Amino acid sequence: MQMTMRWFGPDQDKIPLEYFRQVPGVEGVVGALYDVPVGEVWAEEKIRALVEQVHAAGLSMEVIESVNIHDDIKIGCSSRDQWIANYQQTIRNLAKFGVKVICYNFMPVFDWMKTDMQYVLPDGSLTMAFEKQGIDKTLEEVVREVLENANGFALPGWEPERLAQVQTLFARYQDVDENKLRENLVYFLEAVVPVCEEVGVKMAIHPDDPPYSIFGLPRIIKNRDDLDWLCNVVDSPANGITLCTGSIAEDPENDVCEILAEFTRRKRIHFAHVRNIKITQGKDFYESAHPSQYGSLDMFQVVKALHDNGFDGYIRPDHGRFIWGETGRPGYGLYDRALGVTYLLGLWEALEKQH
Ligand SMILES: [Mn+2]
Repeated sequence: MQMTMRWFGPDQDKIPLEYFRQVPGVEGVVGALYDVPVGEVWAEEKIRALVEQVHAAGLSMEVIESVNIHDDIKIGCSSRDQWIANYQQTIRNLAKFGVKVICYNFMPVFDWMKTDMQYVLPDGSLTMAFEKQGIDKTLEEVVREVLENANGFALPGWEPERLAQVQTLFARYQDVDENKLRENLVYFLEAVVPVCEEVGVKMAIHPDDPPYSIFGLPRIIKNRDDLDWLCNVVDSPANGITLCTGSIAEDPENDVCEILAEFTRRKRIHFAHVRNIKITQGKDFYESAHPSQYGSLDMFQVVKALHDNGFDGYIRPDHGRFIWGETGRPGYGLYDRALGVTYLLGLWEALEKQH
């Protein structure tokens, strides 16, 4: 198991690499190139520059989050083969610099969705929340609110230039239902997984967030059966999962610990995002502090499901709240995520020593 934290790079993240190094137990950062347009090849020189910077700070960068998938691939346009060829080249380039796992998702239009970016908890900390009534607003209203509340940072999947095209994108997905989206994912995986096998990289799909349809868009990685389908349809260890406990738990029907246990046993969880959420009513929730008593997930059981089934991938705390006056990119402050690291490592150590 290797503990990591997500870092948005020298230009987009105000947290210096040294600070991550100072969090006890953090061995690496999860990085990405944010200045390469989606679909273009990640050039070796750019990857080298990023990796060298991370290594100079005494950290590893073996996980990328994310290499995003061009919409033409998800929609299944005839142009997809060129974008897939670019993706294959990016995999090869990343492998040369020690990257072992690529996190990605196959969600149409939005990478993720929250309705409140500055939800105030009783202790005065700020977090993100999702309320069904927020989704009942028009698409335009939601988009405008996200843009106004992002504190000047571009959020993953919510880049302003992308949001401007959101209506056009919706129209392009009009004929893409769940079956079509599944076919397009299989087409993509059949092309990239052999390249991964050749160069020693593992693909790790992030579940849909939230794990059900929003705005009528298809969602195909929502629950245990979807993950089972994914693993079987291209049956290779290089075709794996980023198990995000928060995303999976957003559907109260999902048994997060069962899912963690099964797919860890099957050796398909290459990367784990471990966070807690508090379900307030129905499927409404907010992102709570990591410890069990603040959320709906029993984090001891979550970590135990990984530990007891032989998890040996990469792990990171997920979104944190803003505490102690910190501001920045919602979900990605330093302090609360650092507390998350320490808590998760404490649970892990206790499990190790019990055996
Ligand atoms: Mn996640």
